[in-house]
Amino acid sequence: MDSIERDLSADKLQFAIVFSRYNSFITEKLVAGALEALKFHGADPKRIALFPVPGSFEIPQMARKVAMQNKYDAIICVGALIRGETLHFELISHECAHGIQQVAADFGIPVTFGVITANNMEQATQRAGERSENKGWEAALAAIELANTYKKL
Ligand code: DLZ
Repeated sequence: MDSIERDLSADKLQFAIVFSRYNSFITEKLVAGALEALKFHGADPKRIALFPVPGSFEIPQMARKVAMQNKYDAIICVGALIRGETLHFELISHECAHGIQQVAADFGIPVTFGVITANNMEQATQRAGERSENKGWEAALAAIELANTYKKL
């Protein structure tokens, strides 16, 4: 049976990280986790570009603009949605996830999901920990793996 081996070498790849400033206490840790994962796997810091947006609702919009540049092997999306008293949480979470998937489908490049959806700050903090406990780290690994796999297809 044919199977493509998981390849996590990032040295030849170009990455974009689109991140939300909303709940920056959390998203800063997610961006740091993503950067750490990329560098750990050999990515050149000069080939990583950061694109901030105000909130998670804007992540897909920026990811689409970035994808249009046709410059990156993968886009890593990072945000923190924390459930509040309003309907915003459900609306924004849905639009964010759907929009990100849409960019991946439209452009045929990996666009990965490092967006935390949490009931409270405590839960969010738990998902912004070290290495595999960090959703930014996880999304970066997925980006490296898929970018390498797509190159082999
Ligand atoms: C408005 C809003 C709310 C209530 N909560 C969050 C959140 O938990 N996480 C997040 O990333 N953004 C939130 N936002 C901001 C929206 O994503 C968006 O930036 C604004 O509605 C402006 O379009």
